[in-house]
Amino acid sequence: MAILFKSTPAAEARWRPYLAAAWPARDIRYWPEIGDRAAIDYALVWHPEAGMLASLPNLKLVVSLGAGVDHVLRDPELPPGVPILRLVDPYMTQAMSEYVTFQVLRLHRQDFAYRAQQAAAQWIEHAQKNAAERTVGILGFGQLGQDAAAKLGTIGFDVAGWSRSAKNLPGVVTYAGAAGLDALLARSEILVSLLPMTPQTEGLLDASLFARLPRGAGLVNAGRGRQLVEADLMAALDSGQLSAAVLDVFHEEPLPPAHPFWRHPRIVVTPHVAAETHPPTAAAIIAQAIDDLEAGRPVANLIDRGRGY
Ligand code: NDP
Ligand code: OXD
Repeated sequence: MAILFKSTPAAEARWRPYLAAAWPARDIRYWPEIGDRAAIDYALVWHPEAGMLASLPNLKLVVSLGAGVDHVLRDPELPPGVPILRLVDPYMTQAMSEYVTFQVLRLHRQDFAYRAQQAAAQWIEHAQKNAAERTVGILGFGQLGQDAAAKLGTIGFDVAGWSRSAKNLPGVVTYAGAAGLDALLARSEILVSLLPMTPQTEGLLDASLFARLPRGAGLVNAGRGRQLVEADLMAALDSGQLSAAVLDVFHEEPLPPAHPFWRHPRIVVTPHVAAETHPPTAAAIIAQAIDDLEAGRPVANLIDRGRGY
């Protein structure tokens, strides 16, 4: 019985002590030192090479080392029938809510304008709303979206959420499905995307969506880069339909040095750090899932391959 770990060398260094503590008696193998593939029961992965998982004949569980599973599902040779676990970790959820709150406040408090004015030594006061007068819409109202909404609500923002299936949450305005999207967009002066990457969400953040937001809206994208049509964002910023954007995820990561987003005065770039996986807590969550699987108990947070998340 062995566990395979495959991520970046930097992540591996962070994970090693926590994996050793979680499974002191297990054979843990670090890619590419994979050994006998038939001995591997569990694969803990971030961006596995296509075909790698299919080469493990006795695999019982694939564990995504992140909340998103698009990096696993894109493998055309992904073995059918093997369950896939995604990370749901309160530590990460808190991190994402901190990021969203910080970036929403940045947009709400007109930080882009004041940074530019400081660079030009300009003392100009702009009218400022209170949070209760600012509407925020969250695309993707699952683990991360709902927690971010609750924390924004504590500050006083007027928050609504959008998901695939209808939600009934006390005190929160929610919209669902294609029919609910227009209404969510029409009321969102700040739009936050926390959607998983699926065929349905790819390219969703495009010119037609931006056109349905109030003029001058701000955007925060911490879902996945391929949900954003980059040229449409540039055009919407040029036209004033969007006032500013904060982006944590990109089509190509790391974002290439020559990419125009780096130097755009109304784009803030962060390097996919909104909610980093946290090995001390995540290792315990994964160990619990494996224990549950081995004991025949239901395993929480297995993904639905049909939905793609
Ligand atoms: P969840 O699965 O808990 O929530 C996903 C939400 O998106 C659900 O509300 C779901 O609807 C909704 N959704 C999915 N597809 C659609 C659709 N086609 N139309 C409308 N709503 C849709 O995921 P998490 O909240 O845990 O994570 C969300 C994503 O955040 C991850 O997949 C990942 O891409 C990203 N992420 C980014 C990080 C970063 O550092 N930048 C860190 C962690 C995650 P329903 O509720 O009906 O199922
Ligand atoms: C994740 C991520 O999916 O880091 O966890 O984006």
